[in-house]
Amino acid sequence: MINIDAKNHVRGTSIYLDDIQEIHGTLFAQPFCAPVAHAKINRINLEPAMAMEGVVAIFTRSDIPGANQIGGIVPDEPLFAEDEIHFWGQPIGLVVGTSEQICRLARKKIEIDFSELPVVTDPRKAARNDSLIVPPRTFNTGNVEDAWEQCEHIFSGRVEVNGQEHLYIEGQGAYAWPKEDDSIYIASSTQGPTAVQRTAAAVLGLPMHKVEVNVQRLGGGFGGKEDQATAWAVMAALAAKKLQKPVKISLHRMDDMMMTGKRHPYSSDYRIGLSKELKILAYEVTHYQNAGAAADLSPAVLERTLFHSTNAYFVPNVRATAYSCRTNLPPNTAFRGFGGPQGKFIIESAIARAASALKVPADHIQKRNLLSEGDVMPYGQKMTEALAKETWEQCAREFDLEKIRQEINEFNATNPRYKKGLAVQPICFGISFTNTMMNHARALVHVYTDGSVVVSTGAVEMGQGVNTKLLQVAAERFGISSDRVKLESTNTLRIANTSPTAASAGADLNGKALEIACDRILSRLKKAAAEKLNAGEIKLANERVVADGEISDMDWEQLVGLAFSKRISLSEHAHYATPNIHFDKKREKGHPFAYHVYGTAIITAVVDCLTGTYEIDRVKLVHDCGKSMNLPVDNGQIEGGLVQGIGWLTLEELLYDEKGKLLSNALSTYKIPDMYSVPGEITIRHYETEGHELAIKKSKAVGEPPLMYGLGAYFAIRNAVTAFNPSADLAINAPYTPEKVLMDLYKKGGGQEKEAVHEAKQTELY
Ligand code: MTE
Ligand code: LUZ
Ligand code: MOS
Repeated sequence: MINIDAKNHVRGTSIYLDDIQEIHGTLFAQPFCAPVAHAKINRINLEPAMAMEGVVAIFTRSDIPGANQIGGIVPDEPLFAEDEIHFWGQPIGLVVGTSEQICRLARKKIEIDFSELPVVTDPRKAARNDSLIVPPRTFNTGNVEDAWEQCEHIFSGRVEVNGQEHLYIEGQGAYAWPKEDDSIYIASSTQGPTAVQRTAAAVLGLPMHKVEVNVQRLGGGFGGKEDQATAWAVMAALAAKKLQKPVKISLHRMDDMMMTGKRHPYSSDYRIGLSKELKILAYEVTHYQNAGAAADLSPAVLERTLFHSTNAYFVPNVRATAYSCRTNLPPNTAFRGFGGPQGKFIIESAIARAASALKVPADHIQKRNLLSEGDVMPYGQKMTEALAKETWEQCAREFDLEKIRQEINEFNATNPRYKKGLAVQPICFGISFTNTMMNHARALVHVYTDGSVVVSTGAVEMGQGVNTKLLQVAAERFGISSDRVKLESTNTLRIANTSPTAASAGADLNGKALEIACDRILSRLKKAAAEKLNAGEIKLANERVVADGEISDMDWEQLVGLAFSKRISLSEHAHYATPNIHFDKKREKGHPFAYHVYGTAIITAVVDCLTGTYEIDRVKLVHDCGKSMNLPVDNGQIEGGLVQGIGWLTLEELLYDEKGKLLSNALSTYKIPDMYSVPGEITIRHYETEGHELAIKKSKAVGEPPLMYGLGAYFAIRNAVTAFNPSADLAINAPYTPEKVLMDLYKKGGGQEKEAVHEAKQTELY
């Protein structure tokens, strides 16, 4: 089944926030924000801005009727700055006017008198100052201390991995209007409608039942709207309530980039110990997470970093510690993979370093340490279905890894200017919110008397295709054509107390709730049919009632009409909570994930050793979708995730200056993958399996895991650099931008730089 949004998307008839028909009298609003990263506010003069024609109101913290607080996990984030500014771009207030342009002009006239305070952007420095968001956490298994003695090789080092801008195509925004009885309606571009509802209610001093949040769809979220769509929605609601007018906020791209948090940069120290046979016996890692100025989702992201610190490997002795460090950057937040990619990148770096020192291909080490069934992870979960080896083997066999290796070696032996590199990237990603409490969902189904069906769930469509999958579930359950089913917007009045659509679990959680709702209606319908047709067993297929194996005269519409005439309910609301999961934070042990997703990618890169530029040549991968319920949708997720991961580790360079100002603040200075930088070839194969019971229709979650194939791009480039400059000790500092690659190509310690330059220049003449 094709993505149900495809037609509207290509015709431009999909409704995003900015496509909502504006109500007459709508006002526009723009936040004004901190022009420094850390300061005490002495005085704010709003008068010159207020005096401008078209400016209707300017709100600051003193205008908030309820609590000036939007922190989700830790209450440490004001909606509007209090006496202190904590990051560059922190909202101080909101200008409301008759047009967006007027608000932009007006906010320039606001005078903020402040005294600057010292700015910290380095997480290690924050940790030294004891400036932590939450106490550090440690996952422990075996005994690393004792294990070092058994190791033949021990390597240690530091890895820097930078953050990533979400760059959803639809920027942050919201549109709110007042309703009767002090109630408020908020149209929001959020992954978490309930978070918006809860926070708006608290800020406005209203009970939650007076706040209706509606989400039609998102033009991308990628985690950037799991928590950080809330502020703008709450601001719009505040202005709408105060002024009793519709108010719309739509952030300019540069404001969005400056004001919102991103993927967390990490700085990590590792120590890895291997046996003579290259078995990883011990791994110790300390992560310094750059959380930014407020908690946001950082503690949860930190937790997932710990869960994924050993990626797809079994390591018997592990100590992984993580610090969430408070700095003067915008609060960093969820981003596809949610701390998992960083955890994995560090161990892959440790393996790469060990491989360089031992002069073996990294995949020799990787392969020897893949997880097997029955292995227990450092967090206590026993792996019942470990497909790390299986996907690796299928990938190596189908794509002939050894042949690729040989081709690359031959290419490198005869090519002085261009060098190729190869990396193999296995992944293993846990599916479920790591916070067990969040793993539940609800669905509401109405069958109308004409046989059409409407479905509401807590899932938010953000381009990942969850609505298409949910529609498939309902149509299949009822045995009817998919044209009969309509997926409704995500609305807090229809579905309450939702978890955000995140953790790749949107389709699983909401789909399972939907199955339950459909099944309940179905069993009532079947009972009515059985009575009418005097039959034992009733089934529904192809819009027809099948009675005791015989296709009857009764079709879906007649069945629905029959049930209605007998006063049988054609509606159902159902709840689903993932079974079997638990986690004990005191012991840091448990069974947090419903299941894991596996896969292996082979990535090759070619580096121009004269310029440092590179291409990701080919990516060939074997992915575990379980039993995919929609291959085109899943393949779209695999390609998109892969390319987003490659972008993070290669081109996308987030830069703040020492005063905490974002320098990479537009698409001209922040380079994301384009038509020219995506891999020349992406080949996707699926690991054939029966799938997993806890996955919707046995089709495993696919949203986040493929991003982590992108890690291999870094190491493929690194291996190409090593082929050119074999004896240099290369630091690991992602992203591996062409500038950094160029420096590494000619890094001293190679003892051959002059020759290399010489050769390269000669080659160019040909
Ligand atoms: N795909 C598209 N096109 N747009 C997105 O914003 N978000 C990703 C992933 N794929 C995203 C996407 C993230 S971060 C998650 S958690 C999942 O989709 C969420 O959806 P799911 O739970 O339905 O997989
Ligand atoms: N969000 C969250 C997530 O709150 N908990 C998680 O475990 C998670 N995992 C991935 C992405 N978002
Ligand atoms: Mo995705 S980071 O769980 O929104």
